[in-house]
Amino acid sequence: MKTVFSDLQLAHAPAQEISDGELKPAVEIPSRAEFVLKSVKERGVGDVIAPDDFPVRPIHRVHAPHYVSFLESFWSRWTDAGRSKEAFPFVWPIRSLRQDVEIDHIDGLLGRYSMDAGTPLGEHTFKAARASAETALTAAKLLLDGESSAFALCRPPGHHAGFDFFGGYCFFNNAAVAAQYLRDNGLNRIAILDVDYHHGNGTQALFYDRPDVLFLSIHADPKIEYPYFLGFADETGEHAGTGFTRNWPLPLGTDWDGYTGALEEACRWLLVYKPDVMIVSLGLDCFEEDPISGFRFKSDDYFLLGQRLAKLGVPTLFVLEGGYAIDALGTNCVNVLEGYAG
Ligand code: 6XA
Ligand code: ZN
Repeated sequence: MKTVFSDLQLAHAPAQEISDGELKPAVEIPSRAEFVLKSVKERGVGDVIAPDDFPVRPIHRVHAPHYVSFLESFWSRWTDAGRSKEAFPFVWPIRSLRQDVEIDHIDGLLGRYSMDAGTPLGEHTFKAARASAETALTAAKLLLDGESSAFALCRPPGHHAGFDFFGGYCFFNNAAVAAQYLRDNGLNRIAILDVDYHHGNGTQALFYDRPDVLFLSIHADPKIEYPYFLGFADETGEHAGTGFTRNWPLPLGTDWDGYTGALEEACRWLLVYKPDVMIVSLGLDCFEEDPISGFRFKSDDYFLLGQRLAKLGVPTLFVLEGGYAIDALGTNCVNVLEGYAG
C-alpha cells in the first residue's frame, strides 16, 4: 500500500493549546506525523510518495471559498493587528447574536470561522492544511488509478472541519475533500467510516443531506466528550440523505470487546451500501494510553481493526485523523495498515 506524505504538513507547529482552563503544550504537533512516517518506512508498508499539486477547486467543492480565503489571509491580518504569537478564537456569533454582518476585525473573523478555542492557528497553518488536503486528494487519485488501497498521512487532521469552520485541530476536511473528488471523478457511492475517538461532526454535516456519501461513525458519547453537540444515535441524515448517516456513541472505558458490536453493525451497513470506495477516517485515539481520550484499545486491537475492514473487500482509502499517544502512534497506525494488507 502506498503512503502519501508532504513535509509541508510539518510547518503547522502549534506550541500551546487551551485545555482544562490552562495553556498547555499542544498535542496535535508535527512529530505525530514524523512517528507515523517512521513506522511506515521501518515496517515496509510500501512506497512513500509526495502529493501532487492541485488547484484550489477540489477544496472549494467542500469548503466555502470565503472560508478558504480567510485561512489563507489569516496570518497577514493577524500580524496587521499587531499580533505575533499563535491565535485562538474567543468570541462566537451564537444564539441571539447576528450571523449576517460582515466582520472586519480578525478577532471577530476567528469566531465567525471556528467552533472552538482549542485549535491554535499560526503563520504556516494554511500551507500545512492545504498540503494535508492535497495529500488526501493524491491518495484518492491512486484509487482512481486502480490501486485497491492507499494511506493518506494527513496532518493537520480534518474530520471536525465543516463547510466554513475550523476546530478540533482541523482546518480542511481531508476525508470529505477526497470523497467529493472521487464523486467528481466518476465514482457513484462513497462510504466514510470514522473510527476516531471523537465524532466527525464536520464530515457528518457536509454530507448529511446526501445519499451518495454514507457516513458511519463510532465514537465516545458526545454527552461526555468533545465535540458535545453532534454525534448522537438519533442523527441519521435528512432530506435525500435520510438513512445515510449512522452514529454509534459508546461509553467511556470502551475496549475492543465493547467496540466490536458497533463495528459489526457498521460493517453490515457497508455491505448493504456497496460503496465504490470506503474512506476510513483513521483516528488512533481510542488507544488506552491516549492522553486526551477515554477508550481502552490495545496496540494489537488495531491489527484486528485492519483485518476486519479488509474482509469487506472494498477499495479503501485510509486518512489519518487524531491520535496523541505519540510513542505508540506509528505502531498503532501501521498495525491497522498491516492488518488490512494481511
Ligand atoms: C478538544 C479535543 C479536540 C479533539 C481532537 C481530536 N481540544 N479529534 O482528536 O478527533
Ligand atoms: Zn480524535
